[in-house]
Amino acid sequence: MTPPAFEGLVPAPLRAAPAPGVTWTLGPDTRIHTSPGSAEAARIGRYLAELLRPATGFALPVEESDDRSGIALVLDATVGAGDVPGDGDEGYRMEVAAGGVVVRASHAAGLFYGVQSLRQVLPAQIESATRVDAAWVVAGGSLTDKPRYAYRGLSLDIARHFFTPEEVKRFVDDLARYKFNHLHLHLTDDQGWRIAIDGRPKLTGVGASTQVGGGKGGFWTQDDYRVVVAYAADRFVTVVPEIDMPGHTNAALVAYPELGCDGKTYKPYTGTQVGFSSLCVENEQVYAFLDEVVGQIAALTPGPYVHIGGDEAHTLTPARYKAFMARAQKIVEKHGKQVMAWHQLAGAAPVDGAVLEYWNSSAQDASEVAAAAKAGAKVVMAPADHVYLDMAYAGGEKRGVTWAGTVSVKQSYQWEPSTHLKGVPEDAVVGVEAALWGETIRSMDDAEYLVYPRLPGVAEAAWSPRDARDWDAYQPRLANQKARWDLAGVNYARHD
Ligand code: TNX
Repeated sequence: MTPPAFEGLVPAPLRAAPAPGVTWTLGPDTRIHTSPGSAEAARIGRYLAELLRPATGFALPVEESDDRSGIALVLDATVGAGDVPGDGDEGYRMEVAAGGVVVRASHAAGLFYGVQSLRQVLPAQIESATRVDAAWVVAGGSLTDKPRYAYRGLSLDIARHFFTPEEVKRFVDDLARYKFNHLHLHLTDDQGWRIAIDGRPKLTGVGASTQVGGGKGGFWTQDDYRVVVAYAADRFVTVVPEIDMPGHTNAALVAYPELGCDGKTYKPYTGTQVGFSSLCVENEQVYAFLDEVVGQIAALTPGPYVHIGGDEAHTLTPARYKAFMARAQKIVEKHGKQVMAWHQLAGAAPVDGAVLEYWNSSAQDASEVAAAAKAGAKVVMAPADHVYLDMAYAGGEKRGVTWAGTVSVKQSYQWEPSTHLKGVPEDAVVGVEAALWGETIRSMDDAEYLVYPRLPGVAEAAWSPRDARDWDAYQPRLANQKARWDLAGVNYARHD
């Protein structure tokens, strides 16, 4: 059997140079060598060994050593100084020769991405959780790789239907596989508040007691959140927490009705409408509340961003929305974080350094976003008609929603982040994010069905050089991934 080639990688690498006729075989005596003195390289070595042991049954000892036989993970400050300028923190090189595999990177993240590539150039059976009797042959050659965009994300909604920390960790593993580096967690919405806030017990009492369709809901303790943040950080994934405001706040209002305007009471909501709730803009208690919430979330989050939503505040006039967002942004800055928000913030004076997440379809709101980007805002592209993975597929079962139309596998692949929104300067686009909204997602099975096979295409939009992205060339590479999902027990849609 021919071993999988470097050119088959997903996401496509910057450059691959096969060495015809050369192969290396992973065997029972293979050792993993990591740069002496680097705890990070050693940790990545152990991670690699744990990936490779179940299917191979080999011992794969990991040791700090300059030995270059077997598998070597080498921290090398000169990688990036050579013919690939600006490798940044995430680039790597990989050489496969008859004597072994050497991955070199200037930073640990690059070694980690090299490990993900090595995983994909091993035969698909490497994904098996139980021992397989296979020839673990790797094709020879060299690879020079680095990401196109600094921000490569997936947004998960644990508010509409609750998902446990263990389930979310499984998504983190998926992100790592495809070289994503951000996990955006939509923690609060009308149907549920999912994160504990000290001093505000009702948020996770009545505020977390239900979900879409009326199930029992749930919430994460702050320790749960810390565990997911640490698990993600070990895989070079930064968590971006979202507390949606001023709209999408019915659950908070059920818990603390004094955050509303008019002494109203609120009922738990289990439907799927959007845009009907809002914190009260003129109510000082709201800002004291947000100071507590954002302060605690910021303290729990090592990453630079706190996402404050800002979408679909349909009950507010533009002036009230702007007044609210001005104060909300200041609270984020006070707690030492950078503002991230849905692109509606574009029309409401984003602060310096704000990152706008563009989510609409058909380039709606492009001119506002373009004006904000020209004034210095950065943009993460998440156009609903391409990368909202809760949209139903074009063919097959009707799981998911269709407000932005259906999204075929091809449509999720074939779009260009740098030119998608007219008038947004190319260098304002800092990345790409897929989103899985939770209204119709009742189980991991539903979630994986909608995520796969569309997620790897989003990974290519985020990682691969523009000229490497070609639908016809992508299809066989994507097909190769399916054998891996079958072995790893991942559910995926069998149609377009
Ligand atoms: C729009 S995207 C929303 C969400 C929904 C989603 C469903 C965005 C910022 N708002 O509240 O869950 O559509 O696809």
